[in-house]
Amino acid sequence: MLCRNYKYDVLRRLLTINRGITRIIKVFLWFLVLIGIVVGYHTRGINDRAIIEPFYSYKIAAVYPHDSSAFTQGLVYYNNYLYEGTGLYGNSTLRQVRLEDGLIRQVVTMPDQYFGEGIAIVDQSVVQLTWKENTGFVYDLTTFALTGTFTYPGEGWGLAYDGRHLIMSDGSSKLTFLDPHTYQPVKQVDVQSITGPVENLNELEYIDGVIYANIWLEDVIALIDPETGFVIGWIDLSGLGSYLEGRFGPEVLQRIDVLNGIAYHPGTGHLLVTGKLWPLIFAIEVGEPGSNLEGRSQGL
Ligand SMILES: [Ca+2]
Repeated sequence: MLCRNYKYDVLRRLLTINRGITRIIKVFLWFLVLIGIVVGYHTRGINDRAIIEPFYSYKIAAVYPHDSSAFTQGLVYYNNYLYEGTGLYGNSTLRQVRLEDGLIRQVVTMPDQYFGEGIAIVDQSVVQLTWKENTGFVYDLTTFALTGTFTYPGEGWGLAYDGRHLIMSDGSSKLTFLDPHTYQPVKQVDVQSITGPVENLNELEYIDGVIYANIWLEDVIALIDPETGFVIGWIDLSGLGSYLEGRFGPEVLQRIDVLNGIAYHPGTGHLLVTGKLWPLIFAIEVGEPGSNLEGRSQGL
């Protein structure tokens, strides 16, 4: 009997130990599940970003000379010529440039108290913003004669035309849509990435229903849905600096300013991009959307 009780006692103890082990295993398994959920959520977040805001690959299709004294603030390609607005007080201009060799065919200089900013072509006029002077200038496209001015509140940075409205950036995350004839604001969108508002929106271009925007102090272009303001993709052009360094030597990076200037060449489908004081204009062929890393800095 004693022996039998002892046997049951041992069995009970073994059972208790077994249950304890089972409990530890269960806790451990729940811990693994929890870790799995956290890792899975994190991974899904990365993948979601890659899907929602992919980085587009690109390759350099051609390079063209660019006036390295041009502090580029606006860039448009129209009827076989490049139109460029430049900044800096006392050195701001609007110019018509031959893309192939950089020849300046026509230029008008702004009064010294104006800092030129973004430009856009509306019908037969070129509209040019100024940085802090709250004044827009309107020129005849052919003669560059000044045909009018208008005022707007806040700073002027980038400008584009979508066929219905002028689209203006002011250095914040907001884009303001203006009536192209009265220059009155019609609506505003706040540009948002999955990581939050996209500040420092700079030079702009409207291409096939998408707004392309330089981000000041960053070597990327944001692709923006004009209706919602949501970023739908990115182009990382940081590789262009490496190209310039390889061609002109490391000192060029000390002399040039930021990437700024997007135009669209309808004949080739290329983006024409440059920067402030850059010695080259790059014709970029935009490729397929990739993951964040796959789409970065390809084609050099
Ligand atoms: Ca532009």
